[in-house]
Amino acid sequence: MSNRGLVNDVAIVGVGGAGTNIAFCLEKLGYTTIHINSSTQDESAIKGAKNIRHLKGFNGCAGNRALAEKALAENMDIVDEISALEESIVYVIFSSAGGTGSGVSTALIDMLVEETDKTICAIVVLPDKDEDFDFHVNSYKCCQELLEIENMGSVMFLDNNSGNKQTINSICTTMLNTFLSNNSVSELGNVDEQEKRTILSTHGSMVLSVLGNEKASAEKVIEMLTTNNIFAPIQSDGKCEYIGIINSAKKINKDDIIKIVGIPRRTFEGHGSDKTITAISGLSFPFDHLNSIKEIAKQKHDERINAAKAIKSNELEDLDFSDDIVVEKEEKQKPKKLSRRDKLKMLSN
Ligand SMILES: Nc1nc2c(ncn2[C@@H]2O[C@H](COP(=O)(O)OP(=O)(O)OP(=O)(O)O)[C@@H](O)[C@H]2O)c(=O)[nH]1
Ligand SMILES: [Mg+2]
Repeated sequence: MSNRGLVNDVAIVGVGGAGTNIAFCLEKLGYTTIHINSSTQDESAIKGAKNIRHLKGFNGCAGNRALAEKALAENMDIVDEISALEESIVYVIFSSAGGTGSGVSTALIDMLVEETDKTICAIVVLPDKDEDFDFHVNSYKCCQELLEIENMGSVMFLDNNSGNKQTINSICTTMLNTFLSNNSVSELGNVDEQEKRTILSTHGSMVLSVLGNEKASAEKVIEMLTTNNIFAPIQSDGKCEYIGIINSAKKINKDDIIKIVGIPRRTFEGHGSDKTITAISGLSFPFDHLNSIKEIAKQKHDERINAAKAIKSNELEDLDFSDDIVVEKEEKQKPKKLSRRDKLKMLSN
């Protein structure tokens, strides 16, 4: 393969607004990319994108995952096109919280895993805590489905609580590209393409950190893998399959990383890079964070129900004048007030 590392063997599929925004960043870095959307508005946000595949017959899915899955079912030529791509690794990128990306992607990944020999990886965007009820419900359901796809490769969960969306897109795609394209060579050892493939194709959650040589230290790498990053917090249960460390001049001690992420099956170490790149894969899925999304959904649900109850008690009440009936009767029993004409009549009798 060329000196662009794994770049030529990775294809990108962005789905929905967030997915296609992130995919477009990778398209600009030279990756074969397909953008899937149901909304022409989302499509106009990625001006200049080469391969836009519109889900024909649909214009937006408005947060409806089931509708999005139906849209894919009616546009299966897109699945066939992705299956026929030359690249052996496919990244499907989407937000779990919307409709189109969330509904299409789990079905798409499931089919690609079932029907092809490709390694199917994902980048999944998770909502920020202040977003609406629906976003949290969709996100939880989508992740639930994703976690059931046993034979898929690694998944990077991007946490939108960690900052501005564009910044998250840019950091994620820059780091992934740095990892995939790195081809540093050293007599001390390399992380070769096959080792990178092993890291990527391992089922479970994956996180990355990239640091310039001047900043590289185990402490800084750990900070970037755990607290100061764009990923959902890693599940601290010690489950970890692979660690890849591509060192720059300042060597990172792998034991410092192992203490934090867990004991791997194997650590791949390379040297001679201009950046210190650390990749951890085969981590448990970020269950605590995904459960916190469920809790936010529940809390927002309760708030909505309480608000709805309050509205009911503010409804216009029925008019009830039943206690007036007696009065009316009494009034009826009262002798009819005589008109002046009748009084005069009586006088005349
Ligand atoms: N990180 C990141 N998040 C985004 C971006 N655009 C939207 N989001 C988030 O993604 C979620 C909404 O998903 P979208 O991708 O817009 O939805 P969609 O897949 O187009 O689905 P529908 O529009 O509902 O059919 C929300 O949580 C947004 O905050 C983006 O460019 N980057
Ligand atoms: Mg959209």
